Amino acid sequence: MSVTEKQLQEVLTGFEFPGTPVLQGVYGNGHINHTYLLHVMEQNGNKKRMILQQMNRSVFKKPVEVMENIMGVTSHLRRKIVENGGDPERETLNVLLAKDGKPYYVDSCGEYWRIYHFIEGASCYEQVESEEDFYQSALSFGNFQCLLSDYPAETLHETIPGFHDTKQRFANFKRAVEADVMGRAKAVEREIEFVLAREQDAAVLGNLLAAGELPLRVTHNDTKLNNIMIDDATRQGICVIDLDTVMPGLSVNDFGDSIRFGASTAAEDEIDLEKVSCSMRLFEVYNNGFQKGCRGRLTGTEIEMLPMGAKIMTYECGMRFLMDYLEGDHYFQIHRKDHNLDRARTQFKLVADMEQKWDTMMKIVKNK
Ligand code: ADP
Ligand code: GN1
Ligand code: MG
Repeated sequence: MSVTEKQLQEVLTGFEFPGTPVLQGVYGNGHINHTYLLHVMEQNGNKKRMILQQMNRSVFKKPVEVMENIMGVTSHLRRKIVENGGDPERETLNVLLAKDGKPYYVDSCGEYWRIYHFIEGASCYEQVESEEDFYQSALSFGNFQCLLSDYPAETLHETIPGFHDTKQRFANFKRAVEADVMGRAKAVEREIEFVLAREQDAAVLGNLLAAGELPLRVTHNDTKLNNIMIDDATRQGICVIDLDTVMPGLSVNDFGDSIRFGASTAAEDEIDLEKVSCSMRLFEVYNNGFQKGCRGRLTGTEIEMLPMGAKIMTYECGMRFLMDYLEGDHYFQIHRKDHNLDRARTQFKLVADMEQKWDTMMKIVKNK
């Protein structure tokens, strides 16, 4: 997905800017889309920042549907935020329309581009710096689910089919191991074994959903810490971003993905596995914030399954990283050799650690 300067300049001609756009370069640490920072110079001399993104078309096969979801969800959120006396310019994503009125621009190579207004005075974090920030992110993700609880779920497109269907992902993983297109399987037998040994876990949440014991809700599905902006002044979670995967899903998965990333004592791609563990203190902090943010809407089974959500999201993510490694690193952006393998290893270390700490996690979620 390499992009030329000429292509970028063409893209800028596609949007209606309130001034002259000047490209600043690549931005952020997302693994999926290509993100750039723009400065827009207004006539009065003010500078406005914007986020330009090339949507990843091999991940999102139907970018128009992704943007339909985003426009629907953000206008719903905007209405609720206004009703609650909040600031809709900062508390939800705002899309800059293209000259033809569409929320995206298709360039002459067929690539899809979108622009968001920059959320100023707030930051994204790659790792938890204070317990309070993590608590605030939990409140925000819980609240996000609450705000969308009356969203007409049937109008949402499934932007990635089976995104958190862990059982299906397990079947895909096994096929990737058998095909071994890069000849990498031999060197990672231990990691492959780790995944295969937990086949039964892969089906647990899907079975509960099928049995009607877990409700389907409108969820975010990618709740890692760097998908939330924390206000620099108030330190409150101000805006949930990265709405590409908002779809019907399980609230325990939203909880779990946040734990996977934020309650780890090390970075997602840490090489020294000694440093990687699941902090029970951070698990507790996040649990308190999330349950509060959900305002009593979680059912007894959902609460009981929160630790399972944490384990399964971590296991699934590790399996996805390892599968991408086996298939030649075409899904997640990598920045060094064996990057996906390093990421997979941290996830498996976390899963093993959670299995050790299972009783503690169960006690924490039930005590709240
Ligand atoms: P990806 O799907 O690749 O993770 P994101 O939509 O999460 O892409 O964007 C990548 C990063 O860009 C975010 O982690 C955040 O740092 C930054 N970002 C995205 N949207 C905004 C915004 N509206 N305002 C400020 N920063 C943003
Ligand atoms: C991707 O887009 P980003 O970087 O926020 C991925 C998530 C993974 C995560 C692992 C659409 O999230 O599912 O959990 O990487 N997003 C997609 O860090 O696949
Ligand atoms: Mg992101």
